[in-house]
Amino acid sequence: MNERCKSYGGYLIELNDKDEEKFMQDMVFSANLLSEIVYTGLTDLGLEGHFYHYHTKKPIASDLYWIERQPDNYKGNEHCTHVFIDGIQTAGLNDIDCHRTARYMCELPPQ
Ligand SMILES: [Ca+2]
Ligand SMILES: [Ca+2]
Repeated sequence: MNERCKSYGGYLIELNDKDEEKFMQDMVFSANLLSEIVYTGLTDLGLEGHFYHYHTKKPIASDLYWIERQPDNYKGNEHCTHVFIDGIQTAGLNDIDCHRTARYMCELPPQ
């Protein structure tokens, strides 16, 4: 995923704060992708439970919102994240396995 983003001059999206998380949720919503998985650049590959941004390695911002009971590292195999929206009101991050055939969002550096 990140390699594909690099080919566009970017990287997997980094949710630096709650506003950016909301921005991504709105993009997913307006693109009508509620039923699809859209990966973010947050991962805990390397150290279970310690989420960081794949590109800059910065740790996850404290104000990002996880949906209820997440991250749960289901089956010990969830080290990537996506935006979960239930279509009504609940939206937040969920950890998920890294090997889905799914969408992902890239971010370009400021010009
Ligand atoms: Ca994990
Ligand atoms: Ca999960």
